[in-house]
Amino acid sequence: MLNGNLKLALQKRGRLTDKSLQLLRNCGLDIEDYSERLIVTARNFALDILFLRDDDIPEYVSDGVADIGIVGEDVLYERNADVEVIRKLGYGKCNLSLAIPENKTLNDISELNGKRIATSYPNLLKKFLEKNKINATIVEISGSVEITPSLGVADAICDLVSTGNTLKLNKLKKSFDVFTSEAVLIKNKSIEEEKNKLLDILLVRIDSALNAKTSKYLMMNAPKSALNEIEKIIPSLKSPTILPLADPTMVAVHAVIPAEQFWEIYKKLKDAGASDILLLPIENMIL
Ligand code: PRT
Ligand code: ZN
Repeated sequence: MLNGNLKLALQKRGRLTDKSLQLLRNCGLDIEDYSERLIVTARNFALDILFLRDDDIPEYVSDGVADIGIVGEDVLYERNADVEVIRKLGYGKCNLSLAIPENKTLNDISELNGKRIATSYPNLLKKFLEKNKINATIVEISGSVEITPSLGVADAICDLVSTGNTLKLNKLKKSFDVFTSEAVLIKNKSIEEEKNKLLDILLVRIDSALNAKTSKYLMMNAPKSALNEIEKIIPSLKSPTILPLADPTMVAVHAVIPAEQFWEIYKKLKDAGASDILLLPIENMIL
């Protein structure tokens, strides 16, 4: 382990595992199928990946066993570890939310006074209750929090929600959001100089992969006369590239656009005279 490689702690098996490995592969890292191994070394970068339970990652990074780690903000702030958050990664998004039985009502947070709330996130919930001056009892549960109201253990729950299906299945409904979370890259606060250099190289690649994920490459043909209007429609990061075509009245227009805006603009482009519209994925993007 003392080989000078940068050490990254990743969730071994869970919701963040596949997307984290995908991000690393999009950074050009050659990582073998980790299957049951505890440590995997990238074949083409001085990086060791330590596969751990997500709950242990903040502490391993603050202790320096790992230099960096990927973990949900919910776990990070619940554990209150002394690490530095260096990137938000845009996946693993969810809300830590209060939920109550479908047949109950909760119009104001103050109605939680005197109630029992079951959660696996007692610290985040405590902070929220204190901030809102609510005096409720926190029932700490390690798993299956959603069944506690039907068992009579709690009046409400505070748990992670993403699609809301688990709440529905358990006849619960969401009331208030306590905390919003996504996966983040964290770093030990006193990382060695040599490893910091490796981290800087990795961060350039991570930023490039993250930028590429949210952008797409848009191509189309257009009459020269429509160019002004088309340029106004394109939400381009930089001004679009205009290329001549064999037909002197036509041009090709290329631009990098925010991926989610394509469906809002394609009709306007067509109406303005664009044709042969293509939208392509971008693998990497260095700005
Ligand atoms: O074994 P290990 O301890 O490593 O894993 P774990 O079981 O503790 O964690 P895991 O893999 O479930 O979640 C890892 C991280 O993913 C969390 O810390 C969050 O940051 C993030 N994440 C995103 C979620 C969800 N979405 C999510 N929906 N974590 C858990 N859930 C659970 C939630 O607890 C509830 O049971 O999914 C259910 C609700 O989902 P919906 O879609 O039905 O609303
Ligand atoms: Zn866990």
